[in-house]
Amino acid sequence: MTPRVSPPSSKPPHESSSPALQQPSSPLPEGHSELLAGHVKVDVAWVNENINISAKYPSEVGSKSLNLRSQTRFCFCLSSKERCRARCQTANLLGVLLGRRIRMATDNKLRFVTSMLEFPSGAGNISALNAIILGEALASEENDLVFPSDDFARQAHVSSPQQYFEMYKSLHALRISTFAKGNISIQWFKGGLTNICYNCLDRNIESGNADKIAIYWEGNDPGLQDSLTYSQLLDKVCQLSNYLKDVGVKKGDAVVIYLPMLMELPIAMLACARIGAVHSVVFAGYSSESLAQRIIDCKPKVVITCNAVKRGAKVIHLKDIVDAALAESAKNGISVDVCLTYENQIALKREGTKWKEGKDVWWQDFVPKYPTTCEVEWVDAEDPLFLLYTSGSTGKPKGVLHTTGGYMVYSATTFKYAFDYKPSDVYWCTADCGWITGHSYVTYGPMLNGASVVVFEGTPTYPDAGRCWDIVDKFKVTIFYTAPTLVRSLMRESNEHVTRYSRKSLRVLGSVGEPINPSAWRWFFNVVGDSRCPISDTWWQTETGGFMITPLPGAWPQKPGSATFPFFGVQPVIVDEKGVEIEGVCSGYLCIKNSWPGAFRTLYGDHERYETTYFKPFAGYYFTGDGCSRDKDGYHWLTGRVDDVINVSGHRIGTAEVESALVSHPKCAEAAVVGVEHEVKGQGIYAFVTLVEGEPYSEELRKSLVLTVRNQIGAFAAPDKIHWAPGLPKTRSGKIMRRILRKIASKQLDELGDTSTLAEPHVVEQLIELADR
Ligand code: 6R9
Repeated sequence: MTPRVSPPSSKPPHESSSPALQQPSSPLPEGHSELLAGHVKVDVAWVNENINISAKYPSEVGSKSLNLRSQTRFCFCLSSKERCRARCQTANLLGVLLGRRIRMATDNKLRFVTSMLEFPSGAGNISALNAIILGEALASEENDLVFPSDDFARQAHVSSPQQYFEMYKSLHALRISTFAKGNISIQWFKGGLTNICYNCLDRNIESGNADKIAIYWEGNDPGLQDSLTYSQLLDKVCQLSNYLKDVGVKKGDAVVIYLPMLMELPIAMLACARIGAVHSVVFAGYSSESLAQRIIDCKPKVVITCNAVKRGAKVIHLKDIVDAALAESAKNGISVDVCLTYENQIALKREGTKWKEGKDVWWQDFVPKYPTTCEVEWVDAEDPLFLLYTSGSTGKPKGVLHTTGGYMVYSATTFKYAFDYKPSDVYWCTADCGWITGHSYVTYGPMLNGASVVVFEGTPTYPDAGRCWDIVDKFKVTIFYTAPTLVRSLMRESNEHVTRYSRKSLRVLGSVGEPINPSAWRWFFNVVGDSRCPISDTWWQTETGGFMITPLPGAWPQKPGSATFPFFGVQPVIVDEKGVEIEGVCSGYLCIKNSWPGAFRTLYGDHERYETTYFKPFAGYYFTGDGCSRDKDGYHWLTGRVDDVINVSGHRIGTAEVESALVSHPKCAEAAVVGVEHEVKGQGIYAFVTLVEGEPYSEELRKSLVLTVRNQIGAFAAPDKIHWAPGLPKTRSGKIMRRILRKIASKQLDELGDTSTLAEPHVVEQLIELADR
């Protein structure tokens, strides 16, 4: 399925995006005291358009702006009930809540269930008898409904669907922009001054958490560990900030970070943020070509890396990869002044590292000599915070740009609610900071909330499949957030790897990156979480900055495999091929109506591509690229990408990127890449390749093609299968029929459909014959 590109709209361009700031005319509704300023200690604000920010908070920069720096609190401002125009989609889906009874209104049918507080305790399956009070069951799959226990719900920030609904209804994200056709320009609190590093560190220290552990670090080898308190972390961040300033990095300059999961990675991100520099973290599994491409695009002043890293039993020489990337960038006219290199002694001593005097600098020789205090650079809420490249449907990666204020508020708020975060939690997210999950939910979201975060350098199956639970027990991890691919790979091993550890500290589990299949969900819930920990299956994207559709673990009865309902302020809609919203039970393209604070603001250097990719396919909406269905209870079920992007182990890889790597091989004439179902990785990469005339296909050539992709993109993008294709199925106009290739790849040969319109119909049979070569 490819979304239709809609014809030009006749709608006028959207109105000015500056927030309307007026005095609220009615008091905030009761029952939200927890959300009101003064009770939630993060010093940023997410406001309703009816609330006068400047009246509530003194401003240093003019009456229309908010000086976030001077605040000590986080404020959710809620509109009054009267003002709530109930424009949320979920109102229909969730129905009206009556006391402790929920009246579900779906498809004009009223169905009643008691609120979850009246259900028996325990998070096990609820029997049909209990679920049905009047009319039909809440869900046809009522046996699959999994409720949070009474104890969990009672202590949760949001403890019932009723409370969720009230909060959703009353909280309107500031209508900073509709996505009407025309220039898309999203702004949130422009003119407000803040700094995310200040909010992550200084503010937590000022509020008495100086000695709280910020990072527990676990190395690749068991037994290797370290930690930093908030004040120690601030010291290290300041030293690096001072160093960066000293070598000429200024506000707005880009810094590329190519580091594994050492503590130096979040330190480097925070140090950039402190001085207003824009970080671009490149996952340290990317090849030198991919790194060079990113360096050439954002032209950093400095590249920060380390000499080598151990992954499992292997040593990877990262500095060599950086050297090759810098040489390639120089050829393209982009030269980088400084390559700051952390000596990761465990993997490689400095003597074994190739060195270029002048450009190369050992972190340990310089950074610790700088002062441990560094003035914060106050930046505009709309100043860029970071760039993160992600795959799209062309060969060129997209530089997703996030700005400071909205992203900060959004990552902090979503973290708190979706994981039901409490100050006593120890939180571990297994993602690497090279991906968005590591930005929003290893570094910024947790630290804005003053959390203790586990940072793990190694791989979860080294030395054996019990490593995660060993770490959970060691640090008494309470919130564990990971990807379905890891869950599936651990599920294949004996449960004994899990059960030999206590895991009793765990209270919330999380999943991200791709749809989690119900059987993996159940294993995660029953075996890892001992049927006691709710799972937050968080749907979101690099572009969204934070969770968009996610369970709130104390509020929602869960359905294994469903990401449930939208986060506060998010308006998901499902549209058909023509871009028309579909109500009720349906399947279609997932879009978002109106902006939210964490939305990306542009694609770096290519605003036109931003508008074309995301806002043109369905006029008036942000198009996510995902398919989604909604069931009769309003639960959302993500069904995967509908564009040319493959999701391998939760990593987005454009088919075009892999194709262009393959055709760069001197013996490859043409390539067509499709995704196929993969038991562990979710999707695997299946490549059809046509060789240059006269070249024979051989095992050696197969290996060299795979190696080409590994070298050009990275090991994680290596094709699982190379299918020799003397010819490819094409339409008469020369378009490759991927639909047919997908069927051949997944061996659904009886579903090939009509192949008679192909330019050369016989190639299909030929391909089927060659499938096992
Ligand atoms: C955070 C992240 C985004 C794509 C997204 C979708 C898939 C992520 C998901 C999920 C189903 C979930 N995705 N979380 N699909 N359920 N809980 O992964 O960002 O790397 O940009 O990927 O991942 O297809 O469109 P990113």
